[in-house]
Order: sequence, then structure tokens, then C-alpha cells
Amino acid sequence: MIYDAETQAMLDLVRDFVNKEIIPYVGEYEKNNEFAWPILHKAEQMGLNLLCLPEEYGGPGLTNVQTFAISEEVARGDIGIGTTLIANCLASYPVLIAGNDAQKKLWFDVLKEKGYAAFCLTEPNAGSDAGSVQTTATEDGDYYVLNGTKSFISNGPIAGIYTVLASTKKSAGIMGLTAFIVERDRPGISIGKEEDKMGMRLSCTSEVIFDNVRVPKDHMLGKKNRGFKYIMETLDHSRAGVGAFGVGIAQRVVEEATRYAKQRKQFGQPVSNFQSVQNLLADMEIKTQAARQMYLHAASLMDAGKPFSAESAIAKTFGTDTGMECAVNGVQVMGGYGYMKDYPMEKLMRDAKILQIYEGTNQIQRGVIASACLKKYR
Ligand code: COS
Repeated sequence: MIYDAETQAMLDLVRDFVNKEIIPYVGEYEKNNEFAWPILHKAEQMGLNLLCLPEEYGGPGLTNVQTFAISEEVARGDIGIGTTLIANCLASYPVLIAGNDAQKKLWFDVLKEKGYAAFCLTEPNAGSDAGSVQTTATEDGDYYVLNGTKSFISNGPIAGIYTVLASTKKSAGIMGLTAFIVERDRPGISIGKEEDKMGMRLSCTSEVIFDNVRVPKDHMLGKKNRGFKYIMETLDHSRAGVGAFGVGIAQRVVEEATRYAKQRKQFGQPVSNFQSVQNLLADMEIKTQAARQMYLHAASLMDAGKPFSAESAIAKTFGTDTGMECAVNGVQVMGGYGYMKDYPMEKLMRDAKILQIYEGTNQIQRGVIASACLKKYR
């Protein structure tokens, strides 16, 4: 895909921001175990936390191609910063898919004011098996009363508003799940355990606990007991964006590894002269370029209003497997130095791993892709 001039100008701006304001500083924040608010506030000024806001609600009205291409650029800088900013899109999709005008206005007004949102699906016993949600929403007059614990929630501690999947009919399994908008300041919401992660350390991840939280009935998204479908559609959408994150990491790795290989001398010459190193670099470049086309293809289908579920899963799987493979090989190109914290490569390797896991493991994605094949090829 060749970007139009407007998209290319946006991407150039973001790349410049990432090079100047993200890449030089993230290592230090991570070392000091500090949340990178100063970087995030600068990113907010560029609107990077509001990428998926439609124009009618005061947003940029970007296409999916633009949103995901920008996501790649941000991920090239840091996956924790990327997840913090772009988890807002994941949290917003259920509202975009199933919300009415009043709900969209409420959601985007709070998001603009507070800056961050979170998507509350996962629970201790509902990970890949997303339909096993145990959080309940019980009717009480004009309200639903929510009880339960959500886990591994990106932006949990900093979000001003949540999308939450809860059971409204226990006996009905996935056909008894309903989606809600829940503001953070409702009584009964608290933040539980904050996770200490291997990588993606500049994103905050926590439990969000709902203890008799009263939510007005007009905060229910779409139809009662149809929430699982909206959440699956949300994940179909967001997964191509995770593929773009994988491409961002892969792109950064190939740049760092090539630069290093050109200046590192062994046997009296730069190691970039050796074919074994060149082969590693070439494979990184091939897969990075291929993975980029995959997420852009899924995004183009979305923009054209065509089905994209399998293509999004393909983009997620290949993009994030590529991110991980490139990071592992990037460490290899740099040898012992790649393993040390003095260089960014070990962080890229730790960061890449989560992408093969979150928003649906790559094993789940392969299941989605295979079931599309089984329907398609008769
Ligand atoms: N779009 C719309 N509706 C969908 C859907 C999709 N992509 N996938 C499933 N559904 C709906 C359908 O209505 C389906 O009913 P039909 O038989 O009428 O089509 C119903 O849900 C049940 O589908 P299925 O039987 O495939 O559901 P499963 O419980 O087997 O789960 C997977 C399917 C595994 C794909 C799903 O649970 C999943 O994506 N898991 C991973 C969750 C995840 O990503 N977790 C991480 C979140 S971190 S943010």
C-alpha cells in the first residue's frame, strides 16, 4: 500500500515525535520504575490518545488505515506507551459498535476529559475462554448492580471510564452476557492488584473490582444478553492494531540491528559484511514488510465496510510472531551486547512477548483463522 499525502504527513509527524520524545527517554523511565506521564501528556497534546474518536464527537475522524499505521509508529517507540494510548480505542469499540448517540456522547466526553479508558473483559477464570465471565449485573429498578473482579486490565488504574462485560443471565452462558459503560467514579469501584510485568512496563495493568456498583440502565450497550457478540466484534477490530504493534517492534529491531551490525567490527571488518548476519537482517526486513501489508489489508477491508475477521486475526498472528522473531534475532545479531540492558534490544525482546498473548493468544487466532478456512473452502 502507498499512503496518500495526508496520511504520510501524519506518519512523518508521529515518527518525528517518537524519535525525539519517546525513544531517548523510555529506558530511563523503565529503569526507575516510573510511569511516563510526561511523555503521555505530550502524546495527548498530539491527540494520540484519541485516535479512534469520530469527527462528530470532537475527534480526528481517522480511517482504520491511518489509525493502525499511526499505532505502528508509536509501537516502534515503546509498546507500553502505545498500549496506554491505544487501549482507548479497544475500550471505545464496543461503544462505537453498539452504543446509541447519547452513549457515544457520554463516552467520548468522559474520554476527552479524563484522557484514558479501559476495556474490562478478562477475569481470573475468563481469559481465552472469554465467555466464562462471572461478573454479574443484576437488575434493581432503573439500575444494574455490578459485582465481580476483572483482571489484567490495561489502563485499569488510570481510566476515567470502562466498558465492562457482565453476566445478566447466568444459566445462558455466552448468550447471557451484556456490555455496559461504567464511569470510574461510581461508588464501589476499586483498583486491586497492580501487575509487575516482564515487559511492556510503561503500561499499567491491574485488577478492577466492582462491588455493588450501581449503573443506570441507559448505560447498557445494545441489546441485553448480546454483549458477547459486541465484544467479539470489538476484538476482531482491535486485533489488526495489535498486528501493527508487532510490526512497530519488528521495524525498530531491524533498524537497531542493522545500525549495530554496521559499526561492530570482528575479524577486522563490520559484522554486517558476514552473510550469516545479512541473512538474519534480510529475513527481518522481509517479514516486517509482509506483516505491514497484512494489517493494512485488514484495515482497508474495515474502511471499505467488508468482512475482516479472519484477515484481522491473520494480521495479529503474523505481525506479533514477526515482532517476537525479529526481537530474538535482533539480540542474536548483537551477541552479548544484545543481552545487556545498556542497549534497547533486550527491552524490545521482553516487550514483544505480550503481543503474542494479549487480545487473544496467537493460538486462539489460529483457531479463528482455521474456522474461517473451514467455512470458506468446501
Ligand atoms: N463476531 C461476531 N460474533 C461472534 C464472533 C465474531 N468474531 N465470534 C463469535 N461470535 C458469536 C456468535 O454469535 C457465535 O454464535 P453462532 O454460533 O451463532 O455464530 C457465538 O458468539 C459463539 O461463538 P463460538 O462458539 O465461536 O464462541 P466460543 O466460546 O467458542 O469462543 C473464541 C470463541 C475462542 C474465538 C473467543 O472466546 C475468543 O476470541 N477468545 C479470546 C478472547 C480474548 O481475546 N481474550 C483476551 C482479551 S484481552 S483484551
